[in-house]
Amino acid sequence: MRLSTELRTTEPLQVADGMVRITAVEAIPFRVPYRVAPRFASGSVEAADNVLVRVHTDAGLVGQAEAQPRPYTYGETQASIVEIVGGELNAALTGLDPLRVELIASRCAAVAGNYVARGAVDLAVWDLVGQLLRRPCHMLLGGFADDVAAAHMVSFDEPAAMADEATAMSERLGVRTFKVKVGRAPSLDVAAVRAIREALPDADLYVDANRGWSYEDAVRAGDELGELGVRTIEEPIAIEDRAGRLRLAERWTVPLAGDESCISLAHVDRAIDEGAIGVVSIKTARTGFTESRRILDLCLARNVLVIMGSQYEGAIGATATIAFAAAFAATADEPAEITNFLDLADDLVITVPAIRDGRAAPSRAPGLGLEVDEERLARYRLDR
Ligand code: MUC
Ligand code: MG
Repeated sequence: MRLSTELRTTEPLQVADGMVRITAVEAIPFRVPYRVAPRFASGSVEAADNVLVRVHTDAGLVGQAEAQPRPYTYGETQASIVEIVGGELNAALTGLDPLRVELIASRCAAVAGNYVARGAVDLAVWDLVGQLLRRPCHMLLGGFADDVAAAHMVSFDEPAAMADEATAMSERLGVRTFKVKVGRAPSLDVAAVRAIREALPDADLYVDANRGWSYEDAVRAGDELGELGVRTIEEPIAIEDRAGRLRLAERWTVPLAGDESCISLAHVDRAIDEGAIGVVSIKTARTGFTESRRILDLCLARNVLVIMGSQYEGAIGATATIAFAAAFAATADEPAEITNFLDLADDLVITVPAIRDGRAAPSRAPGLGLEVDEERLARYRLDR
C-alpha cells in the first residue's frame, strides 16, 4: 500500500462522492523510549508502547493516528488495541466511504468500551477526510484560531526537580501554564506546587491528582493548593466517591476538573449532572474528533469550561489535539496540554509540532499533516 506524500497540494482530489473506499484498518504496535518517563498517581509510562493506526483506501491515501494504552484508566492495553482495531473495527469500516464520518462513528460505536482504540480510528478517518478534501483538519472542524497556547504537564519527581522542569519549559519554549501532577502525600504535593510557584511566580498552575488522594488527603492538600493559586484540581479522589467529590466541590472555590470521570459523552453528561465538576478535560486521544465535538457542545450548553487534555501522547497525538483546540472558540481560549511529546527520546514523525512563545499552530497541510518516517517506524515497531 502506497503512502501519499503529496501533502501540500491544495486542490480537492478529483474523486466523485462515494468513489473512495476504506480497504483496511491497520494497527501497528511500536515502542519509543522516553527521555523523561511520565509518572503520576494512577501509574507511570516506562516507554511509549503505543499503536499507530492506519486507515487505508483504494485511492492510495492513508489516514493515520496514534493510540496510547492506559490500562489504569480505560482497561485497554497495547495488545487489546491492536486486536480490536485490526479485528472488529477493521471489519466494521472496510468498504465504507471515508467521508461518511457519522456513519463510520456509528459503526465504531457498536463496539463498546475501547475508547482509546476507537478514538484513534476516528482521528485517522478525519486525517483521511482532510487529505481527500485537501483541507487541514482544524479548518474542517471549525477554523476558529491560527494557534493555541500550550500547557505542560509536570510529572512526579522531587519538588526542586519539578520546578526545574517547569522553568526549563518556560525558558526554552515560553510555556507559562503547567499542570502539576499531585496525588502523593499532601505535604509533598504542596511542596512541589510551592517550588514551581516560587520559581515561576506568574505561571498559571493547575493540578491533577489522578484519583490518588483519600478524601482526608484531598482536603488537606486542596485547601493549601487553593491558597497557592491553582486554578483547577483535576480528579482529586476516587470517581466512585460521588458524595466525597460533591463535598470537595462545595468546600473549595477552585473548581474540580473531570478527566477519568469524563471519558465519553455519556460520562460527561453524568458527571455534569452529579454536580461536582466545573471543568471537563477533553482528550482527542479517547474521543477522537467526532465525540470530542459532541462533548464540547454539551459543555457549552451546560456552561462548563473545557480544557484540552493529554495522555502523554507522542507528536502524532499532540498534532491532533492542536488541530481540535484551534478549531473552536471555547478550546482555543484555554491552554491545551500539547507539549509532553517532548518527554519522548524520539518520535515517529519527521516534523513535530513547533512550540514558540508558548504557542503552537495547527498544521496547514491537508488532514493532520503527518509525515511518518518509515525508517523510524521500522526501527520502533514491535510486530516485525
Ligand atoms: C492526565 O491528565 O491524567 C495520565 C494518564 C493518562 O492517560 O493521562 C495522563 C494525564
Ligand atoms: Mg488527568
